[in-house]
Amino acid sequence: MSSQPTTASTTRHPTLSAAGVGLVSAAAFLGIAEFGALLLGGAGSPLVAVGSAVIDLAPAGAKDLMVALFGTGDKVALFALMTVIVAAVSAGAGVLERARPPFGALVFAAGGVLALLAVTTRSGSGTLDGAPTVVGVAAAIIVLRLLLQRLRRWEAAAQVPSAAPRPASTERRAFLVWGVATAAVAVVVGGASRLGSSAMQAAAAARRAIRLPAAATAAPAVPAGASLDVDGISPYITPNADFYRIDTALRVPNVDPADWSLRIHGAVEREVTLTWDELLALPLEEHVATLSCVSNEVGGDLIGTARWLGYPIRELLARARPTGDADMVLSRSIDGFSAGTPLDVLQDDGTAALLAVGMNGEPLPTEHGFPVRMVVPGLYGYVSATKWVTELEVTRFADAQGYWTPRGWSERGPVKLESRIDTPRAGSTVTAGKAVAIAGVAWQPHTGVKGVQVRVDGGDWQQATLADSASADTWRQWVLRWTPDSGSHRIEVRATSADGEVQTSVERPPAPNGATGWHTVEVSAR
Ligand SMILES: Nc1nc2c(c(=O)[nH]1)N[C@H]1C(S)=C(S)[C@@H](COP(=O)(O)O)O[C@H]1N2
Ligand SMILES: [Mo]
Repeated sequence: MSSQPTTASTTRHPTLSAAGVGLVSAAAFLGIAEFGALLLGGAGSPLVAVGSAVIDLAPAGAKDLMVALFGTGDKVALFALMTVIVAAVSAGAGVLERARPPFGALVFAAGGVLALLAVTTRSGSGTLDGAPTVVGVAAAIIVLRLLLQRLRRWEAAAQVPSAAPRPASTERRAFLVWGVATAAVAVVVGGASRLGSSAMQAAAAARRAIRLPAAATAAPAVPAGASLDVDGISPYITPNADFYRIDTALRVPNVDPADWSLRIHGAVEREVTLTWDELLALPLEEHVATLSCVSNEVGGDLIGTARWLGYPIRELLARARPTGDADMVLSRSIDGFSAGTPLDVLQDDGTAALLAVGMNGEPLPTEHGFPVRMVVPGLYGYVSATKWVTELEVTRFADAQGYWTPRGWSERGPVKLESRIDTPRAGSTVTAGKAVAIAGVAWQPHTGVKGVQVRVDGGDWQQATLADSASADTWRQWVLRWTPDSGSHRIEVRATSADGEVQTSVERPPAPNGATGWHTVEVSAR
């Protein structure tokens, strides 16, 4: 079929091909723009913005007509109509660009300006929301020009075969391959991105619409004395926006609570399934607890305290009735993460292990596990705090492992006794001869802290003043007033647990089960 083209095909086929190039360019625009919108968390989609703008701007009569004609399919019909229009204009732009460059490119640019208007005037649009459209139009124009260049080479080779470096059949194949490949990539990337963005926005909208029930058992009020009035100290309750985030998720899972359920299975007498509505209908408890990461270095900030709202996991386990020699619950997240938590900890009456839905008075933030996560006071997050949790398998440590265990971390992860100096910061300068507050936090969730001591330049340990706490499950603030002499100084801190354990000076790295050692800061006084 690579015989010489007829005169007809050199005039007709290039026009059709140029129209095809216009379509592929439009696909490139949508593919890139939708991908950009996905990176922005589902915002800034020109497709959605233009569609909404058309709906908003359409005269009432037109709307009624659409509804009358298509009923509840009116939106689908609108998108179909828009697709036909955009396709026709793009095809025309391709033909125009071939005949009279750069007018086809200008048509795309003009379309881009309209889309940009739609995107940036949408209510609630952010400053970056125009970026996907701008980058998308640039991509469309590049694709338009490159493919038309290929088309021209094919045409030239077909018209004067003797002058062409490559035969017309080769040029034609190159043109088709590039065109089809570009279109395929654009459609796949754009389609997947659109799906991803809608999922993200559906989950975000679901989260916004949620009104969590009040706790049946409220957490005891946080005593006023839990917060010391010291500049630079970590607040007793960590605001959600400042709460550390650790997970293996490249992209935060978007779970619509309507689709969420938890399955408790494995070594149980009775399998239990719980839906979101069922969970919210249960008498929820509120509990203030400190969560920390095993990867936290001495002095590090992978730790925070929140008021969690949830249902005790022990009650759910009681419904399922674990059997035989089960000693572990492997919780699994929708994204494949898993944690192995000792069964007895989860069953213990005195441990507020929660299936949590709320964090500091709002639904869990998406990145902290929305709609449901686990929180177990006293255990590092990697063995207990599964976010986006969907499954609890009752099993045995001998038979199953959490995500991090085969990766070099211990199968058990009780939180170690630690303390941190928040202020003064390492390397800072303080005023000599003037009292300064040395202050920070100390923790061993579930055990509690009963004392903190500070020493300066290797001198005697001095008792710091301890703040109150809501319970043994949280950290405690502490402070010691100190009047420095001029010069450089070394400040060290150590805590004593409610059990009487004194924090070890032995320095261990985070792996395999938590760092130890005294937090030490050097400051200079002038
Ligand atoms: N699904 C999922 N849950 C997870 C993790 C994860 O990687 N994936 N990381 C765990 C670890 S190691 C910690 S320290 C805590 C951190 O919770 P945060 O991000 O809400 O602070 O989540 C735990 N839950
Ligand atoms: Mo962690």
